[in-house]
Amino acid sequence: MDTSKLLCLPLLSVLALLAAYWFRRPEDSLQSRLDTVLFSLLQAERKAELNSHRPPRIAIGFGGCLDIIVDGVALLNEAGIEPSYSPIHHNFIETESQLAESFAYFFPPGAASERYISNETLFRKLVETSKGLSELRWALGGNAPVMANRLATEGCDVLLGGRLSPEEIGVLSEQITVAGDPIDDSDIHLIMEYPTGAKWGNHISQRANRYIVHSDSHNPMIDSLEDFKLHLESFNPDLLVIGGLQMMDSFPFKPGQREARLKVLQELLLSIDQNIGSHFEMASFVEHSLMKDLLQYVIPYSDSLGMNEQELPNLLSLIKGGNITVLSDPYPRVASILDQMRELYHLLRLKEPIEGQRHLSRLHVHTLAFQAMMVTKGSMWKNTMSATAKASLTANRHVCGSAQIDTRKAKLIMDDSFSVSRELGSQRIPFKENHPVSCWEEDNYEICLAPVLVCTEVFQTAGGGDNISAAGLVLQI
Ligand SMILES: *[C@@H]1O[C@H](CO)[C@@H](O)[C@H](O)[C@H]1NC(C)=O
Ligand SMILES: *[C@@H]1O[C@H](CO)[C@@H](O)[C@H](O)[C@H]1NC(C)=O
Ligand SMILES: CC(=O)N[C@H]1CO[C@H](CO)[C@@H](O)[C@@H]1O
Repeated sequence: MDTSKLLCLPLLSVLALLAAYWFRRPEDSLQSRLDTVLFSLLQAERKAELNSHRPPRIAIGFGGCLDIIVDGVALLNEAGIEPSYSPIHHNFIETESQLAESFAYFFPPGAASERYISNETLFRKLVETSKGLSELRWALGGNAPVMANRLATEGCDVLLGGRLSPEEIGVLSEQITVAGDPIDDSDIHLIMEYPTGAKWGNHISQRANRYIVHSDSHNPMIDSLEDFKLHLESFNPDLLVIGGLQMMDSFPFKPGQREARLKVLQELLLSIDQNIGSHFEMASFVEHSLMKDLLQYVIPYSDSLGMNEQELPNLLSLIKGGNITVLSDPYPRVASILDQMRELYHLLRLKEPIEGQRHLSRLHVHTLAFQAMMVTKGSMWKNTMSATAKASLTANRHVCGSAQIDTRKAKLIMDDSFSVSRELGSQRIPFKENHPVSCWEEDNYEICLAPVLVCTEVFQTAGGGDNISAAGLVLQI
């Protein structure tokens, strides 16, 4: 027998093993890294539980609608609306070319956006065209009902302020009481979703997101406000949540009409006992005067604010006396978000609260890559670490459309370590798989930060912020 063959065999198998090790290792270790992160986030989430003696009671307003969810590019093509190469930001939409220009503005960077269509013919055409598409889903929409359903799913008793149709009420959880007269025709929101890398003419989207259009008649008037106020005292909530006010954005109100409605809301906020927490959920606002009104009538009465990476710089810029910033980096770094959060926190706490106003004590910012929470030490908010983990898990669950997280459909896009500030010489915190939520104290507050297992097979992005914010709140009361 040839001895070289004898020598060769083991050598070959060793080489094969080595090759297998060499080629498979990166993928396997990546997968096991994701599994470890998931396991640790789930553990962190389970560390806190809802009060078992009495389910938390949450009152939430306002509005509601039926969402029609379609592929945005398919809809534009079917409606014969050609790609525009002059991206322009319009506060509201009146014509097809404005729609094309506006879509061309938000689609390439993949920034979430929501616009009012003042032209009823155009809106109806879009809705009718949607109904002809092969892939279309209907869902209960509007910040308040989506948050209400999530809170009810988490075990809370909920009072919802909104005028809904029987169909919408039919899909609400039984733990939700609706304050507001029923209506026959729901307001419709057309959700134009698109995945990462979607093509529209020569435009390519940098990340999955959605462009929403509506032509609401009920929601801008917050017409459930009076009923909600009536039910509020006997409902005796632990927490009041205000959202859905972006439906007032760029709506053709009569002079003074919007302020009048917001003053009624302000009175409601003033009348609430200071022991009841109050949270305001931001949204994509573009009308300068509405944002100013919010700064006067709503934000000073909020203990807690929730927002995304676009809404944070927008609010901050406005408070600093600047302009609306319609578009910001959709992939911001941790350090810059934390710096903006600190600045917002300090600016909003500058003035001593007067007459029923509150000092901000909680700030939750959700981004694609991570969740960040800032909570005043000794304030009413509990379990910040678990709440941050829950918000992060909910981001994946929502976007992938499944309560069970599959790490083969997830990726981490946060770096291996992050700097806590852009200031020179700031501390760097390494990202640990078996300890993914980092919490630390600064000044008079605690910050917790959790990476998101970013969903790679997107089912839906719309409603993400609502589910995430609601999930973050539920463990904190
Ligand atoms: C409203 O939209 C329709 C359909 O696109 C269009 O034909 C009409 O010109 C628009 N009206 C105005 C005032 O822009
Ligand atoms: C704000 O926007 C207006 C017009 O929209 C512009 O004239 C002005 O220069 C802007 N100011 C700042 C501080 O960017
Ligand atoms: C992941 C998740 O729970 N998503 C939910 C977000 O809220 C809507 C409306 O309540 C639900 O339909 C989704 O299932």
